[in-house]
Amino acid sequence: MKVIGGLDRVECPSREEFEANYANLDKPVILTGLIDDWPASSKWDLDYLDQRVGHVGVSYKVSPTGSHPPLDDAGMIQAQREEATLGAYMDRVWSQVPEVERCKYCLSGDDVNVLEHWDRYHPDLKVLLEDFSLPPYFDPEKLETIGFWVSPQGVRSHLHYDSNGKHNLNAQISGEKQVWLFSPKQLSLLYPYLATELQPFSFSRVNMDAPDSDRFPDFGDADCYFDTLQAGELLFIPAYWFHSFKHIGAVNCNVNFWWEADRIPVSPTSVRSVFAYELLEYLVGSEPQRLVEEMAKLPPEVLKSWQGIERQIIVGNGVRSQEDHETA
Ligand SMILES: O=C(O)CCC(=O)C(=O)O
Repeated sequence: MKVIGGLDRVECPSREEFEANYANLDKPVILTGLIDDWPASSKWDLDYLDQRVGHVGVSYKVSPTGSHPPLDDAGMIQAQREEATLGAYMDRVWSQVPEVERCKYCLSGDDVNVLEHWDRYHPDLKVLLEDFSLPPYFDPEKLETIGFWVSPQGVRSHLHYDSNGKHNLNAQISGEKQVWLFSPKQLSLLYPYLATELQPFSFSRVNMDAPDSDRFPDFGDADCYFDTLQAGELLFIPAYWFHSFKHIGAVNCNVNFWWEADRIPVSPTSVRSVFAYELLEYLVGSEPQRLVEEMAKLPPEVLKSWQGIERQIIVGNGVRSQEDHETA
């Protein structure tokens, strides 16, 4: 991977400036000066959260490697998930686990939502809305999900894009996180797992902490932005941009806002996502748990042709082919 620079930092832009210079150009940015007056910015620490929402049941990720989720060659997710109250999670991670092992645990906003599916507020987490407000960069009715994140130092989120296809504003309330961002145009250089092989297709197969240049040679040509998101800053991740984070603070608290973009540029990543979801819909409708069974029933030539279509979309301009790399 080639780091092409850091992100622009813009202090309190108007919505018009944000849309014209970033959202409409599909360009990531860090926004500053917007959350200093949120009560969360001065209040959120382990004690406060314990007192306020420590009783709430949550599900959190456990990964033996500290990379979340841990993925193997076939893309199977080996992560375990544990359930506890938020208080028990925080007590376990910050009081009972040795410092070097804390990165195995991560409470992430794709699992724990203050708001999910447009209007479903979490009955016990919605009190947190008193501590922050909606950023003024989207119409409130376009907001689909608010994620809630509390994680220790050392967590690595595996390189992926958000499969919900939404724009994302991620607010760093405490702690700090390093972030790597890759444009969705570069799908062929990022070696995604394959939907048509029943793999977690929004994830890259590349391990950012130790990229394997024999297996993923073109990853070395992928351009990325690298920056460190500080407490008090908001990161805009446009829909379908690949991202990976490394959690640097001792305690990292974030909320993030996923909203429906007005328009999404056509890229190999957005096209393949639509292809994958259409395929899923066609095969199993609203019963995704039947997918393995239904795929197994497909005539081999049909499956092969779908796999061919998916690879073509990934390769995009036809210059590079994943198959070429795998058989080289
Ligand atoms: O904080 C992280 O490690 C991951 C954040 C993320 O994936 C997101 O905001 O969509």
